[in-house]
Amino acid sequence: MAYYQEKIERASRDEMISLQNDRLVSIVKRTYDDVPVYRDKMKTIGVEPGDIKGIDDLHKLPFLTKDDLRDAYPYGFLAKPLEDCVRIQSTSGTTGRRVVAFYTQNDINIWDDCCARAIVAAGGTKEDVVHVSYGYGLFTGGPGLNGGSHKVGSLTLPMSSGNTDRQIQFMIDLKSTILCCTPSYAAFLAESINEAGLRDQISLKAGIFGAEAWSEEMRHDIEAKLGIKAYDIYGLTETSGPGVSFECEEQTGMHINEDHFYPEIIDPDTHEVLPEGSKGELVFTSLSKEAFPLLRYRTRDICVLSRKECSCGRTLVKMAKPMGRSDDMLIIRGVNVFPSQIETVLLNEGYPANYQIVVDRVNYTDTFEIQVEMTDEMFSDDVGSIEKKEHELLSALKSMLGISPAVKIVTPKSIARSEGKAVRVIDKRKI
Ligand code: DLL
Repeated sequence: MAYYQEKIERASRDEMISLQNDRLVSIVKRTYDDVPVYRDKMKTIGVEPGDIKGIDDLHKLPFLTKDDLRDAYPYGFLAKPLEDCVRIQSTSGTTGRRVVAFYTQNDINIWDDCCARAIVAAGGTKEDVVHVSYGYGLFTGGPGLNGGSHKVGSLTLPMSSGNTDRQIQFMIDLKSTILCCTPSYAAFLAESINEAGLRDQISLKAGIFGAEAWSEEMRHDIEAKLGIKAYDIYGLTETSGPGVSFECEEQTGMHINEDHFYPEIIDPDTHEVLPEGSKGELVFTSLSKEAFPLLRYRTRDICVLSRKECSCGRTLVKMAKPMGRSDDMLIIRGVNVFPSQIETVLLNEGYPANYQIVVDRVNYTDTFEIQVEMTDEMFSDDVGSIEKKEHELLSALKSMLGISPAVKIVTPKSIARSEGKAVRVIDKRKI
């Protein structure tokens, strides 16, 4: 059995708690001293760094949300002078909703270590060719797995996403053994490889897939089509990116790198911390980040934690695959989309608030349609001018969301009215 940082990955419970206590005390003090927004937040509820003596006191700290980060854009949560930072990454989504995260060189080292743990858990060694088809750039997928692969000493192929023919050609010519990308892109690649009759020319043995929800059925399908083992990986930009947690060969949930990210499960409505095994919202406290520390950050991902012994020998707590979100954010083709943004565009463009967002997954690719009722005045317009309006609406939506939906303008009163809450989102994806 191979581990990247065995002492930590197999630490006893006492060793881990002691490390977490020390790191928490130190990060709370640093954050209080260096981030005025945090200091104010803590002062408002009468908590001082001295009140936090270890993990058992964590519940005394206030929660942090994506809105807090957005309100403080861009530098409000920066805990180090800019000259000590070496990197910026950002969440997918729109300009209005973007969160920027900062990294010191030490933050990058730790992030890379977290991803290296994931690669080694998937069987990666320095003999491997790691084919990274996550996007590079502001998105954390490419840079994260790239850094992890370097740490393992594998030969790293920084493919980025897109250009499927070239992906497959390189995969064959350079004998890629570990594929890293979103599960939907993995499924698409698998299908393309099989359709082209190239399955026996590829050398893949494993895949590390994450950044979006995917089902066990999808895992089995990808594994069968590519002849690999497919491992899940989880993370979010705010906590550094992929590598917050990763799957081992048991494939029954993801081990959380809890020496760096302390997890809690809370009730999203009452904010009460729930006992192990309960389903609720995942909250993370970063224990070692320098530039962009997060205390009790609400991920909005609904999840369950388990400390059941794992056959791989790791003692790191496990999280189940996220089971949805406690907010209304949709992840469509890897991009974060909020229905409220769509509503803003529709209203700005003069449409009534009668609309429906229909999301589905066809051949492992997300489809995304927005149906909106035309106004009574538009109803008397000719087909040409309705098409023109559809076009204008599409470009306004695209510039707000960063991805293109299909737009369908329907006749007035044709979208079903609800007697309770309006049903704005119909998500038919079976994940
Ligand atoms: O998706 C980071 C990442 C890159 C993770 C590559 C794994 C691999 P964001 O764009 O900030 O960061 O989106 C974070 O994506 O809160 C979850 O809702 C969702 N998510 C990430 N990984 C998984 C997963 C990256 N394995 C948001 N399963 C998170 C389900 C996931 N959802």
